[in-house]
Amino acid sequence: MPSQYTVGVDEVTVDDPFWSPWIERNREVTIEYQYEQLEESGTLENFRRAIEGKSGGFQGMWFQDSDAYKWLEAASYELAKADDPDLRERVDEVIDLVARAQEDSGYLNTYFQLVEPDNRWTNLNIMHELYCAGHLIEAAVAHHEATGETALLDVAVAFADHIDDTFGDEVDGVPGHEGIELALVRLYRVTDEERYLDLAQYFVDLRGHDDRLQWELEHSAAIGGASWDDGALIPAEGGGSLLLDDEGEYVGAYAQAQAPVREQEAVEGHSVRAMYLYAGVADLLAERDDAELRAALDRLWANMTEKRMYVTGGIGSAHRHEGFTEDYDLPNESAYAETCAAVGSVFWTQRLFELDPDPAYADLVERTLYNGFLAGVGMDGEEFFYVNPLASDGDHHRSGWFTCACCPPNAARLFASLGQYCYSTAGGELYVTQYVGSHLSTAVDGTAVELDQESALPWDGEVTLDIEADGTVPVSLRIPEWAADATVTVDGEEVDHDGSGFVRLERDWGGERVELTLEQTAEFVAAHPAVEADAGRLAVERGPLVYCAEAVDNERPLHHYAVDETGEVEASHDAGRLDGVTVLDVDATVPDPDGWDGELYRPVDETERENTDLELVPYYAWDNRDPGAMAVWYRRA
Ligand code: FUB
Ligand code: ZN
Repeated sequence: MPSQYTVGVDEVTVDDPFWSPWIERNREVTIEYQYEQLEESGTLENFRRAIEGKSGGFQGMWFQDSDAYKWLEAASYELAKADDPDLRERVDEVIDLVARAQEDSGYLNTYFQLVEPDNRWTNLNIMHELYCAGHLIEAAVAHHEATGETALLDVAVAFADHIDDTFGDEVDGVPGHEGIELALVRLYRVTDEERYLDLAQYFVDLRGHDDRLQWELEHSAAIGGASWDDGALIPAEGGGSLLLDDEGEYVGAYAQAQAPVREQEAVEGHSVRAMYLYAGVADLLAERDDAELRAALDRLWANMTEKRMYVTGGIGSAHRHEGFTEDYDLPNESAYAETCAAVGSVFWTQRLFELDPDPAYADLVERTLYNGFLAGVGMDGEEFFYVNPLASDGDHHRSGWFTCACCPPNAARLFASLGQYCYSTAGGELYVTQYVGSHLSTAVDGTAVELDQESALPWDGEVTLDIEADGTVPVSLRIPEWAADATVTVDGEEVDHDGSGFVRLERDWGGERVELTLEQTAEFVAAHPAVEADAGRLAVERGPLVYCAEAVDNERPLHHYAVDETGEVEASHDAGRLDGVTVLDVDATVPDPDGWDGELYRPVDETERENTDLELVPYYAWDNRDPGAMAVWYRRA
């Protein structure tokens, strides 16, 4: 039987002073705006042309279909929470186009249908057919769960069956861009069809085997370095692509094919691909035990979090291949930290929690949600960062849409399903993993539970939970890694705990009120000495938030400031700034401007520094006001 612990999106209603405005904007602005973009970018037109049996005229990236699928997924999560006739109509309209574009064989990919009908499945590494199929399946499952309808699920099943018939027989190979693995497990969970699980297993097990690499090399080189021009794919002369290094050698690591997954030691290559793959492996493990694969995921997650992740939870240091580089290589200004990679990290890490409810996983989900992910979305809901640097000289800004529009709809589907990340019923317990105001109505091991949560995070650490259940249910509350101190009471009576991990409360719940006070103090953070970019620097966190300095809040150029870590940090809530944020003022010094007229260099002992404050705002909120420099890591005084 399918096993999963994820709490359904319709079982949680988020009602939170911090998150609800983001979720409402996502629903009212972003999802609407993205629908318009599907039309404007030609994405829907590609489906129409495929329906009409036309040839050529394809618009956008060759994986453009996935934008429609991600939009459908996000919109479906919204429909699961509340019916909305207008949204439903649009969803039905897009589903109708998708369904009619599907060929009788089950095949569906408008790029290949319009542009390269004879080259299907010939370039799995670059051409994203399986990636698009994965997004289609995810959308279909979400739509089915939201509405009970099968219009899109039927399309996904037909395509999955076509893939199942084709792969391992006519074609052998793995997708360059993963995503189908986790989708197939989701499909298995709603259909109970074991063959989808087998297919996911096939893609996971085949990755990284040498004969496949050679196969992929030959096919990838054919269009290596491809560019897009006026609706046509232009192969680069003599090949050369992201999959080839400077010597023209195939770099399997780009697509996590450096070794079979079960033997992999470090997170490598394109970071979104890696996250989707490992999320899929985690899903597979929830259904089929495999000690080797499990150990591999532990190693990979440890490598990522201990050596290859930004303090914001962002991942992927290099633009060149949108991915990981080496241990401790974490440049700030040139960081890639794609918004999609943060989304993928949340997917993977949440799934690891479902396998093994370790609070460290929930801590990372929280860190990534509030920082690496949230910065990717503008406070107007219409502008997005693709790339999330940790320092800027003032020329990095959000955009409305991108030629490669992967990030905006990814953010939309995460916001729309945020409730799923707040609770888990792993192993027959109820875990409160995120402190987000919400109502939960679920069953834990067959026992109905209703829970109301109010939370003052991220600004204050007060959380209240009112719990009712039809019987005895263990409820575990996470003490976040950042909580300097935590008190827990049940109906006013203090509960003993060791101050870390989970506080487990097991009882027959009859409306008891649980109160949590999580002490938030601003903390100075240093990076591992091997991180060259952060040497001699510190960052500031408070509660789940990483802070940054922006030019607009500070008089002097940011490079003048040196922060005094022995000094005071003043926290004050400013309701008028950035929709209401807690601002931090940290003690700092800046150079005395006197005596420099006509001088470029002076003896150090003739220079003075002045005391001042450096004002910090949450990193997620940067670049929402006047453009200017930004920094997360400051020089230590
Ligand atoms: O290739 C599809 C998506 O586009 C990837 O996930 C992103 O990194 C961007 O390259
Ligand atoms: Zn992206």
